[in-house]
Amino acid sequence: MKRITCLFLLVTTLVAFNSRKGEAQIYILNEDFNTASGTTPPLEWTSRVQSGVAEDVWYFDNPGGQSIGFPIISPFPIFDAANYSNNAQAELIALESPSFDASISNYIMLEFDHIYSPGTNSLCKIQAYNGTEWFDIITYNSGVPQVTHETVDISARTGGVTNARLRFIWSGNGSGFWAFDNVRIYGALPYDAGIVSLDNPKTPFGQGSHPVKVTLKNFGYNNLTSASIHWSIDNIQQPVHNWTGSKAFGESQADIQIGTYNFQRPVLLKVWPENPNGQPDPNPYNDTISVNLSPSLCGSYTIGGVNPDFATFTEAVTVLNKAGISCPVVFKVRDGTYNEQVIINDIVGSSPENTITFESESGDSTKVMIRYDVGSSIVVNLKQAKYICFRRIGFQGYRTLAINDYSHHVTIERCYFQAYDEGILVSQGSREINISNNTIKGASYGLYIVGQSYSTNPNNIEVTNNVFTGYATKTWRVS
Ligand SMILES: [Ca+2]
Ligand SMILES: [Ca+2]
Ligand SMILES: [Ca+2]
Repeated sequence: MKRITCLFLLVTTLVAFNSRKGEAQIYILNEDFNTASGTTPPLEWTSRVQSGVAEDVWYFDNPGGQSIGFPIISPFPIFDAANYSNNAQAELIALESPSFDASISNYIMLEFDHIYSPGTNSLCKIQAYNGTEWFDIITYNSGVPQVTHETVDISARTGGVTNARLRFIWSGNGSGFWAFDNVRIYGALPYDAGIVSLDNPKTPFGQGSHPVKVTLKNFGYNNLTSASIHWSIDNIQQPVHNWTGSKAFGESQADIQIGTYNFQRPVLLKVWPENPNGQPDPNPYNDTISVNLSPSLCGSYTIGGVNPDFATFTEAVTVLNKAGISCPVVFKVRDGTYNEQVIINDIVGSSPENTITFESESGDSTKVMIRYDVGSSIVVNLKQAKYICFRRIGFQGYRTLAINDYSHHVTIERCYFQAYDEGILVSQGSREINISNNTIKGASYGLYIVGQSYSTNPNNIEVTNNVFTGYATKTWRVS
């Protein structure tokens, strides 16, 4: 009885914030389908075939392996017509919720996450039962190609009703699918605000001052006319922005500028509202957004050691992949062993002028070791990376460095490789590769260059002055 547990927990928590009985936001139903499996829904949920054949059922284990995405997490309901109902028989099927008691409030909201890939004559809709009849609440005629969070006001049909229900209905014929998850129904509070998104700055953005803009949403049933918007950078509070306006229940306002900030390095930004209409906000769960923000990198940064800019390669590469660069970047790596595996993609801003270099601060490639020993994995994998240089860095693992997916202008110099299989792999159309003055030790293949066709053959690979030692199979392999 998952929903009873949730109800109890939230009532207990929220009553502590609000002594006025009956005014807490209460989750009436909170379903992530974790207790479902195969074609068996959670307790008290019902699959109903209004028209169709034996194949026409909801599944909870994504039998067609459709690509879905966070925060839809297995198990979740899916009707996958393309996978198991391509039988020339039109189908109309529903997944029906348990009866729920919405008498706690006249203001009832439904939230869920979904993705809808339309098929032939397909349509998805939600109906609500008001204790007497079913009514259409919302209909999706066109696709929802990315996982989307929906908030639907179902007050008109379920507000104050003791025995309400919902139905998620698929109709179609043989193609498309609809998947959803995280169904939440709650009674609204009189005063409840929240920040729901950061609208500016959006990555990639350059170092310097940028306006900070957010979206404020009114989750309360009273018209929201004021709120103080608080924010912090690395948990240091910034000047409060006092917002005024007029937003009805469920409405939001985007692009509210709450201040400006001079972004010079990666920071943690948090934003939350307080005092909606001068009242306490008893529901903290929808208040705060928390975003790691980094301006484009530019200049010199340290990795590892005491008080570094980035503690690990993973931290540095995560920011690099996301934020890009706006001038040449050098990562000075402190001595140490880094048990990590990284993938470097096409970095926004990298160019012949704006290169990215990883080099040991000490200049000793055997003292800065990036290693990863799990299975047959690749330690450092370049995928569409460009204008990258590794200088005096040590690599250790099964496959130590792969230059893949049309990476180009990659320089590997004065590095140290100790691989159990391939030292350096160059494949999939990568080009303009310079490999010089490295020590490449003890692998099956020291350098493995792979091409399959005219368009995917690596080219312009210069290999000079390297020392290859201790090969079990071949020093070089070109295929
Ligand atoms: Ca789920
Ligand atoms: Ca069918
Ligand atoms: Ca709130």
